[in-house]
Amino acid sequence: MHIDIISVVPGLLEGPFSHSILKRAEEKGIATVRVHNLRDYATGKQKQVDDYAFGGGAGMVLMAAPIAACIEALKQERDYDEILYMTPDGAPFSQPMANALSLKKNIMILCGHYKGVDERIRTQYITREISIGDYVLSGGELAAAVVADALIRLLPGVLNDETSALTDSFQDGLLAPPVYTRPAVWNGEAVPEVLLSGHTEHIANWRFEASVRRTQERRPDLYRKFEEGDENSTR
Ligand code: 6GU
Repeated sequence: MHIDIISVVPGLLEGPFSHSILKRAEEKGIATVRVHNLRDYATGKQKQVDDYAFGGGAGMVLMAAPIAACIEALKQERDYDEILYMTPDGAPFSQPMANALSLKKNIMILCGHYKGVDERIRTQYITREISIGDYVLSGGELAAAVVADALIRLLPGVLNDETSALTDSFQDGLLAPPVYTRPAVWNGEAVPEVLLSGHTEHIANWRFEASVRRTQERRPDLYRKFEEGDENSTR
């Protein structure tokens, strides 16, 4: 998988991809991420990328021309399966969406900033608009990092058995069960007996029941979907 991210604050994306699992994915050649500075595609002495909104009101809008120039330049290099736009008014990001996007080869991600991008970029170039939740971030960069992380960790060879994505929360429509490591008793609190039993089937049953309980308590919305046997469920 190759991911190109377009941003007016590329520095915000320097950190996430040079550590831990994402770094390993890049070193193994499984996923490459490149960040592009929108300002490099601006014309004129000022290298202007934003302007006042027609109709007035506070806040700047990212101009269509530099974004189109950047997208067209990247399109010369490869064919894109998706051009995503990160925006709080996009479709809510979810594990099923991550699963689907992780099957794509080349993905471009445009990060919004200020009041967003000229609507004509959205109508003419964007294949999918994504929000990572009902709160507002100062730009799409951190959201783009969230999406890229969620996709890359699903690619074959990125995670090992110990970090397997198969047992993640949401992957079966339920929250993950509690986990424990040594010591068996800590600060007066013991690990559930069954986890020390070595009985694989009992342990699997306990984990399933704990997942169900946790989901009922914390995410009744998810639990209702699980009960309905939602089409997103793999169970
Ligand atoms: Cl994708 N962008 C911004 N700026 N804020 C957000 C978001 C995206 N998702 C949730 N809040």
